[in-house]
Amino acid sequence: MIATTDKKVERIIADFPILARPTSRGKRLVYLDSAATSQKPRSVIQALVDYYEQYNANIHRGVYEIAARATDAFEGARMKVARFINADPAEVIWVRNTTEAINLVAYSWGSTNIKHGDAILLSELEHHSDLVPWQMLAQRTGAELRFIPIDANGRFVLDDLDALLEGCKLVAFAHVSNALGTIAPVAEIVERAHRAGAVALIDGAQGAPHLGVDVRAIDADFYTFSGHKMLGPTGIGVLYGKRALLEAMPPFDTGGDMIRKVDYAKTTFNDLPWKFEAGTSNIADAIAFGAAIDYLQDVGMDWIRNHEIQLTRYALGRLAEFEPRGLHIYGPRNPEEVSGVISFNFADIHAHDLASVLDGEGVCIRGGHHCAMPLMEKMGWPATARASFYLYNTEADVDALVAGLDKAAQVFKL
Ligand code: 7TS
Repeated sequence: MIATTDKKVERIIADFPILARPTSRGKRLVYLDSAATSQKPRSVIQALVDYYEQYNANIHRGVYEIAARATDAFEGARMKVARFINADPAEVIWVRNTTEAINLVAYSWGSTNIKHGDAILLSELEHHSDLVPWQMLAQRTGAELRFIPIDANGRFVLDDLDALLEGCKLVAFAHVSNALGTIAPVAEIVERAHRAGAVALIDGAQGAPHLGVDVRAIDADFYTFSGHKMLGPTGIGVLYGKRALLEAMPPFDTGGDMIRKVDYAKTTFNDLPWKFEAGTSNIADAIAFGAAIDYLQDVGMDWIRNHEIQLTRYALGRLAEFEPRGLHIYGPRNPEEVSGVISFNFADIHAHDLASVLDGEGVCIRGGHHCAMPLMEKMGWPATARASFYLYNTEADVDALVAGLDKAAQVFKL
């Protein structure tokens, strides 16, 4: 990497207090699990503190100064998200996370649009959050679930897509796979889905943090993501939906804040986006998510993408050194085709054991099924070890991972 880039990464690392704290064994914290949740920069943490210390009040109701300030900050964060994904703020619904966003669509849109005999098309690599809600909807309605195949290298196979789309009302798939890093051919799937008359939901939990997204450019009908995977707090996420679709959908939760007028017999619902935001919202975390968006935009999504490609290329090269000793890398091997995730197994060491040895070295990776059990089963992998990168990772982190693998090879006598 060139020197100016190194300086930029150094400045980024300095913004993340947790990265300066050694582990209890006195090791440098090498955080390679951002696909599970990202670390948070000081500005995001400070946004939480500022809200609670300076203007904690409920929103959309108080006329006093701090209530107005809280409302402005909350709605301002929505505007930041809307600009980030190129949507209208009315199309940005605050939810807890990607999981809740998908459930909202499966219940609200699904209950009015899916009936017996309709098909719902997913892919074989979906996270359980983009599978179980559709299974439940299929059970409730008698709809049929179909799957876009994934090949042995983790790529989408679109040869039979048109046949799969016949009679299909909805296609839902991950922008980026959390298990393999595969970047889906979004534009092609959405285009063909629309031609077949289906609505497209894109699970952007791993896409929005790394690639950014322009929901209009990809013509997504729904796009879902979680704040905590993109420098924001836990407990806040977004459902983007096209206005016409959201307007036609019944509310998911009901109660306060989502109403216009209530009498004992009936209720008129609020306008978008509030129609879907019943009860007191997660005010602090939404505001801090806005700070996370500011941070990502200051760094630049293009810079982040380029940084991750370079790191992935470096990591794939270093991991390849272990292939003669039984290391297997899963998913596409081209850094341009994946986003910040490398899944692998090392000889017959279980991924959990590998993660434990690496933990002793201060290296955080995830071992397991990555909430994609059907994919693991199809591929015949009991589990994989997964290293995932973000803007604060460096080649030194990859070197620490490699040193940890050497250590594991000693411990397990490979
Ligand atoms: N979809 C994808 C593609 C994901 O990676 C995840 C979380 C979700 C949906 C659910 O997101 P949530 O914020 O609602 O939980 N993925 C992971 C992971 O890979 N390790 O921990 C969580």
